[in-house]
Amino acid sequence: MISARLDELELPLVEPFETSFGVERRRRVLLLHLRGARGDEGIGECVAGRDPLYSSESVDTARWMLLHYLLPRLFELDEAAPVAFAHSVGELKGHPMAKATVEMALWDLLARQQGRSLSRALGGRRRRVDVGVSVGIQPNIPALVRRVGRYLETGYRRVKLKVRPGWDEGPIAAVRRAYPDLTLWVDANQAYPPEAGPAIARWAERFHVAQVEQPFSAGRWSAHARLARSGAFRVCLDESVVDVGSLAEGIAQHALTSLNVKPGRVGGLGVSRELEARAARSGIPAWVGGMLETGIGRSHCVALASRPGFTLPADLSASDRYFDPDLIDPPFVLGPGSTLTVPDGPGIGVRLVEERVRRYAVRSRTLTPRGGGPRGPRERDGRILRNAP
Ligand code: OSB
Ligand code: MG
Repeated sequence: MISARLDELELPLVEPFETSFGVERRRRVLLLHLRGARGDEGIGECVAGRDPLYSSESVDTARWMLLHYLLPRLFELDEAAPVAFAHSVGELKGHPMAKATVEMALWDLLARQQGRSLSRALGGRRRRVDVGVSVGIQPNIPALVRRVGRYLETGYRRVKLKVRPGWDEGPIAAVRRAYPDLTLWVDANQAYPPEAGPAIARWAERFHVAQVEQPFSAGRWSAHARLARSGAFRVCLDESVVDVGSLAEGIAQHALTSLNVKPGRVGGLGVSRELEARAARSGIPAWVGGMLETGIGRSHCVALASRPGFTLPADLSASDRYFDPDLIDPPFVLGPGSTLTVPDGPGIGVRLVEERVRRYAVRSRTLTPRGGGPRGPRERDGRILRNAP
């Protein structure tokens, strides 16, 4: 019998993270702990933001879906079976981040039951993964150049700058001037109108930007395709690709030459693997993105990034780039050559520090299936949750 605990935490970031869609100072994080029949555990992290700005989901919509639909489905299934779970919730539209929270906790639980690491369970091969750092919009250009300089001193070898109209050519030129050999990527999170394509191509070429990520809205396939034809840089899709179908559409339209895979965005690790394989078949390099995860979500992403199809450096930086302290012990640290080590212990292979969970928790719910019966779960306080119809 599987039971669950859903904790909501509020964690301060070590510094604010500003993108074209807003500033995050604190992360609201849902952690889902599952306990299997034999007492083994699995943990998943929900990466939805406080507000629906990156995508339509938010912490509150994800929490609602978990309590009212997804955990009841899991209790009905009552198995550490991530693929079967993903299949079962496939008919429920949307809510990939909420679904991924359960699916990823199930992968951890399954791998632990099998006595192997999540990396192994997913078919990972690498013992270390290449990583870079994503740098938010800064108050001014000198502050950005200093910020990038500090990350380079720390050992990061690839830098991704967040850009938006009005924070692009000047900041990029200054960083390029200060660091002529740096591998430089940019990410706009859909902030540009399609007409901005030629200007983007000009500054990307001029300052040797290796990759431009999601400059236009998610559905603007032809604008991305035009940009991809116009220069030597890669055009990467993030928000546009939400499942295997949208990746196939992007490939058919020649809209991408690089793929950012985030398990939260696509509903879990199973779909992430399918996307990696589909991209590889078309010769499109893939890499694992990040959503400012704590060490829990980070460990799932590092395991995913150990698969052979992920050939570009991930947006998975060391724990201290995000939180002080992280929720796990030991934290992820940056290793030689801008890498993170793939944990090789059972499951995600990192230890959650419960004392820190309690320190940052704002609420917590324990949920158990109702006597294994067909009517779904019950909360600890006895209030019966509505089951999925
Ligand atoms: O678009 O890649 C993105 C963070 C939140 C929302 C969207 C994005 C990001 C990042 C952060 O770039 C990457 C990281 O976790 O280090
Ligand atoms: Mg992105």
